[in-house]
Amino acid sequence: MDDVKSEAPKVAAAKSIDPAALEMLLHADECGIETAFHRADHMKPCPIGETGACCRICSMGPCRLVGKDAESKVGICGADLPTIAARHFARQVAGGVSAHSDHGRDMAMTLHAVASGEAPGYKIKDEQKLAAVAGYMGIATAGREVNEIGLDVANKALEQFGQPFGEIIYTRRATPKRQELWKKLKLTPRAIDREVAEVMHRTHEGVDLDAENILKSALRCSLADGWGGAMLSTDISDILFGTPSPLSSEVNLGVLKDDQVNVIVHGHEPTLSAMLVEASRDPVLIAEAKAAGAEGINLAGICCTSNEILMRYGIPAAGNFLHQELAVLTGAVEAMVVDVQCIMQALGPLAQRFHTQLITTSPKAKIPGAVHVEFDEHRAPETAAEIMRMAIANYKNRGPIHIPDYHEPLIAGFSHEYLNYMQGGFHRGSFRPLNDAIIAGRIRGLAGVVGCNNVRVTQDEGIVEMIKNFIARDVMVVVTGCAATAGAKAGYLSPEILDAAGPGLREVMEAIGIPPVLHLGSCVDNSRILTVLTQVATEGGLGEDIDELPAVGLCPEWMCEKAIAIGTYFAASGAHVIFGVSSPVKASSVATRLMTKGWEEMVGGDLEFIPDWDEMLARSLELIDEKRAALKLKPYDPSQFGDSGDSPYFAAIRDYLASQDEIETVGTPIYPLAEGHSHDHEHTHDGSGHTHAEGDDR
Ligand code: BF8
Ligand code: SF4
Repeated sequence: MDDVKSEAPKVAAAKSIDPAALEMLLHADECGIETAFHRADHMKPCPIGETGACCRICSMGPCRLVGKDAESKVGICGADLPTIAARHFARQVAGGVSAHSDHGRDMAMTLHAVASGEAPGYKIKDEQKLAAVAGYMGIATAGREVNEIGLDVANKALEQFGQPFGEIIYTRRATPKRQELWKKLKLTPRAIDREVAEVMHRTHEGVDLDAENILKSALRCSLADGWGGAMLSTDISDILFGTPSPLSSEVNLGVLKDDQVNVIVHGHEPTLSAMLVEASRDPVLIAEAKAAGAEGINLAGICCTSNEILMRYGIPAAGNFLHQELAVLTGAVEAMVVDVQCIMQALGPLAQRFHTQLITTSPKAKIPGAVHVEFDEHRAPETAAEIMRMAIANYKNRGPIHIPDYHEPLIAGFSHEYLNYMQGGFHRGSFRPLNDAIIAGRIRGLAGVVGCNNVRVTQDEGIVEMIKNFIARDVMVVVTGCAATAGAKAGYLSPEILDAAGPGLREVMEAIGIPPVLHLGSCVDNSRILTVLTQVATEGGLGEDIDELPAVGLCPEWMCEKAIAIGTYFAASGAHVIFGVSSPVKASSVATRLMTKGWEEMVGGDLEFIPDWDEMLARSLELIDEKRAALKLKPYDPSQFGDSGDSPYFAAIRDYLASQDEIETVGTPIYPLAEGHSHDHEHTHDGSGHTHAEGDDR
């Protein structure tokens, strides 16, 4: 493809466990094109910055506290290592909170425009959710018009960002015990923007110079995300686009179509992407695509925008964070439409080497090399159609394409509301069956596996290892963000994965009728996990608060500040949280201790960094079992379960079929009668040993 081909770096298999990624990395080599995977090989992380030992807050520095005696050194101003590490960490939290919360603010602005009748193309889709949110906010609903309530909800949501007095209203959704603890510790966030601004102020040169106090402000700031901006974002997205309920779709680069106009949405917000879903189904635009020589329009997603439209419309996911460049490399993407967050600048020059039109849409985010089509909710359908037409017009410019033939089936679309409904129906919904199963030991505990890809570790490996091992050991798993996509690509969100679950977990999942790995949505939807945990805690029998639950949160492949904010708000809410990759406060044993033992004593949750997958799993199970013991629950014993439910029945049929290989089955079983997928290539669920057939090169 160009003259640097001979120097193209060769990519080792250790880059990813996803065969589609590996195939595309080989293709990149052949084309002489570098990706983040390649760049990571010749850009090692700076060991000083990586561990939190570098301060560049003022121009007397940057000060680097390194060497064996680093912990006794100070910067020019006298700042010591705990202060420097804590300050940097707190700023990461503030960065993450601002990203999620600004997204939440935009959702509230959209709701405001919709309820005011100024956003044609949108409407309040989920009136029941609107009523529930109005209830949380103390807004009257009886006898009122939907848009009138919607406007009040939008205004109340917007107040949460800058209210001069009071506290963030959603903190009242936490358990009474947690609310009291936050009040006692002065951790209840007051206003979202205020908490972010205050952390930035405190960590300015020469303000808060006590590591413990700095980290405490990080906890409060993070709560303004989890119980503020992110939770508002989830709720308002549900109001506008519908609360998710289970649906099936597909995942991985093989969802791209060789004979259709492929449009990828990438980023985080559902506002424009929901309109692009409509546009992709518009008969006029489909006819235009056909007139351009394509068979139709194929919309797919990357990162959390993908999760937003997967959860509500079943739009397939082309991949997670590290798939963004690989998607362009297929040569089959007519337009990649991006909004905000997790978008690599590398897409600009990369898209220019293909026919792919990179389209930025947010006034907050432009990229050199991209075309900017600014999205405005007041004229959303027109913007979506304009973008679609750009993609259609670009179809004729396609060169050679290479789509790896990997696409897994998945079930997504779980929400707190749906889980409630599944456990007792519309009128008697509760979490009782789940709590009872945990108490009985059928379910050992709960794990949230969330977060990013990070090129510093093998793509998807840590995430899939955790999911695989948890469900095999009867730990029920919820997933969000890029971790959900990773699990799905490896087959763990397929309808057939029940066989990979331990005996007790399988029985319960069969009885309730849900899979053992539940996709709860995008990264702002980690707030759904807070809601689930709070309901489990208040349902009875498992203590009174999140810190008593046999539950753990993991972010094996964390990459950005948003992940740090999420980990911190889970810790502040009482959860034990384990991150992989490396610790941003590793250089300071004091800061590390404050965030582990210190936070555990203060709020019952903590944040640990464990880069080794085996250790991460062992520690997670240890934490779950410790909580079971503290609640005086039966110790976990998998040998007691597995004789009820449908599995023994299907196992017997499977054995019978194996002995009668000529027999024909009629109809589609709800659960698989044979191992593996009814898919077009072989597959195993071992997390690393994919036995996919060679992808076709087309
Ligand atoms: O918000 S998991 S890489 S896409 S930050 Fe980004 Fe991380 Fe993916 Fe979604 Ni979340
Ligand atoms: Fe150095 Fe202090 Fe300035 Fe940081 S704030 S760069 S430690 S002098």
